[in-house]
Amino acid sequence: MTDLTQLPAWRTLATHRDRLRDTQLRELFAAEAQRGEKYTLDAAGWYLDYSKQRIDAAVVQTLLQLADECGLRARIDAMWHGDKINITEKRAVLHVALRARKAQRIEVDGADVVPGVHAVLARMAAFATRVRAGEWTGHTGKRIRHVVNIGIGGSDLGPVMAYEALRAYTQRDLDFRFVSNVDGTDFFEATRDLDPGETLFIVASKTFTTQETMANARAARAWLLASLQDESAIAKHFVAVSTNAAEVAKFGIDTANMFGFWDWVGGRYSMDSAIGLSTMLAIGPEQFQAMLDGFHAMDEHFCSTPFAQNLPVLMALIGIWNVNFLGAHTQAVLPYVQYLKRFPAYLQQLTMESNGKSVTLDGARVGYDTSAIWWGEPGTNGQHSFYQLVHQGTRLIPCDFIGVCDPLGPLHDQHDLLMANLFAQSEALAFGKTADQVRAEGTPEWLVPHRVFDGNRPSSTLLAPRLTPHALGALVALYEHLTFVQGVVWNIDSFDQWGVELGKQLAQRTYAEIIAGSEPALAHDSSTNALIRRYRATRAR
Ligand code: G6Q
Repeated sequence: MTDLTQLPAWRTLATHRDRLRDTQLRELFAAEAQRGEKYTLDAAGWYLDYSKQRIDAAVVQTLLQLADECGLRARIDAMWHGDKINITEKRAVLHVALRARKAQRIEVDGADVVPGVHAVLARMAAFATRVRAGEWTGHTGKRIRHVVNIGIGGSDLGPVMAYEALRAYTQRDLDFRFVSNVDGTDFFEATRDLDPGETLFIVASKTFTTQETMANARAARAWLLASLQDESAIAKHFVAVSTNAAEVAKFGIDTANMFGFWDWVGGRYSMDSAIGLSTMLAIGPEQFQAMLDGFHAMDEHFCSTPFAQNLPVLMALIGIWNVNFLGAHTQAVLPYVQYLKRFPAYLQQLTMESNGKSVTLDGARVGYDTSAIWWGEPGTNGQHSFYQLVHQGTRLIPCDFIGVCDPLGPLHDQHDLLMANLFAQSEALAFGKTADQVRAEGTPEWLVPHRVFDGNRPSSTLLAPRLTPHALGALVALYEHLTFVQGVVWNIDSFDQWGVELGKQLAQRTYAEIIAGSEPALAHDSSTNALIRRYRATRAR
């Protein structure tokens, strides 16, 4: 592809940036009376208001032109056709097949993958139904009361997020815990009050070789056997989610209790595959299907809607505008939905592991910024912590506000209060408060500069009627596709993650040095050598 910065649309966007440099959102709203209705979209149950972004019709038009010049349509088609668009790992990228309808046909290397997806879903549903009904019992005949998911990265963040998001739909007499960190206290705290006879472990690992997950899985096996004293108990208390049957069997889990997926499902795109087994156990097969329907609705929208009305495409392009033309370094995600408290953490992996890259598909160094730093916390909590910087700091921080109209809990008045805060925040960020307004409130002159809000800080707001499994699925698919679109424009591989490899390799070597019986000869830099020596000398064994 031609260098992105040489594309006509890119150059035109730079002129728009210069044209709008001194234009405030206040002025944009004054110039377009219907702005709050015009810059909105509805898709798959979500309403987007992007009117408080620093854009006008010409900017949007040019961003859409940029998508065309980057060949977005062809890249979307390539994804759906099962082309190996993860070029560095030579893999197809088909998370959309995980929520395809039975009648759809999606091929990888000439073979339709959809029947396999539905076969695994059916096995998951049969298993989940037995556990939820108390028919799948533990080794001593007790009903399963606790489910512990052991996994990390993509095999943890999605399941945790979905469990927290959909708690209102869970079977409350089943308790769910998630263990990810190799820090043994994670496993210890998650299991210290559990009865092994009532506990089911899901070992979730695509490769079944991940250091952290295997260490925790071994700890779980030892913990269980210390109590139940019988190897045959493993079959009743361990199931695996993996693509690696050989390693699963080697670990001692019956492959009859293994739920598979495929190499065309990336870890961070896998929460709706068998990796979501904990989600299905929590909310049941029907609600899991409703979540898949939400994913599918957003997939259909993304795949078939013209870019000008396409929610993931527009949000992605606005993100490009903010990063590459307005100079934003970060993107805040602020759910005004407590159930979505883990959504920002989930999104961090999705967006930053995908688009935290600095070479193009051809291996050339990029000459522009790629992924923003994504972060966030639920509102209103964040308002009492970091919002100060968002309102009055020196940096431009675009925000995505996420809210729902109907609460799931009983305290409806508080929901109105919550949503009033969301709307107030986006208004305050966009329009601020001028020095004259501050003076008119009787503020002494010396205090005026401190109380001025510049405004002109961009945000989008996403609203759904309520947080249902369908709404969650659509929301996740929205950000999956947004991430893909940004990767296409930046011309990078959004589906590999080579950047996590070096640390893993070094840790293996360092671990051997740390546990060595006699003082090892260290050949790191002087800092790392000294840290290892200090640790060895101080560690009480
Ligand atoms: C995600 C990454 C990564 C992966 C974990 C766990 O896209 O590939 O986060 O999910 O490293 O890997 P396993 O599932 O193989 O244990």
